[in-house]
Amino acid sequence: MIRFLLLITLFGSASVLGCAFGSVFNISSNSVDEEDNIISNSSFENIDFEAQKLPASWYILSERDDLIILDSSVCHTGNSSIMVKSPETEITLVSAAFEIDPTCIYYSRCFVRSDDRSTQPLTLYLFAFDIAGNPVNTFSRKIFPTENWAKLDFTSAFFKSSAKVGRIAINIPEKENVSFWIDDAESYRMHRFAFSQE
Ligand SMILES: [Ca+2]
Repeated sequence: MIRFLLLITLFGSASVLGCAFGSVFNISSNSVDEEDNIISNSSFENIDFEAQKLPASWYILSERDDLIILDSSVCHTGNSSIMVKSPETEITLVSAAFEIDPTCIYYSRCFVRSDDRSTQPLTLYLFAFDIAGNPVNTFSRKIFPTENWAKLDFTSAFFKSSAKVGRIAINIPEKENVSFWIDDAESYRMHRFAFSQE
């Protein structure tokens, strides 16, 4: 909780556009080319052994990292997913950084499920930063996970012209007695606007 609050504080000055433009730029999963995914290790198939078998190319913000397991028994695709077992504390997974083109629309998604219906939402974020690392845009969408895999997705547009670097993040709520799985956390650079932002 504390570390995530610090993260939110860090991003606190960002303009929150949410996903208000999602209905305007209605990009579906049918629109994306799987090869254009810009998130490293998006399917959690690669393990960073030096980081105690945690997923490579991801950062974990939590008071405890022993609640996170690379699970090979429940997967959306591939051979492993992230399992967060009965989180007694809030946990946030943060992707490696990727380049942002502020004149483009981005489509981000992940797939989630739980072993019981959760009354606390799981949240997917896209954060954009300027070249100095200052936060300039935040986009997000929530979902209440159930026992079936569900897609959590949104589109992001109208970045500030100073946006240079992006990261996606997944916040798993504090929810004892419910376990969560996350897989295929992806982002795609889609259409470019036909005008330049100033
Ligand atoms: Ca996977």
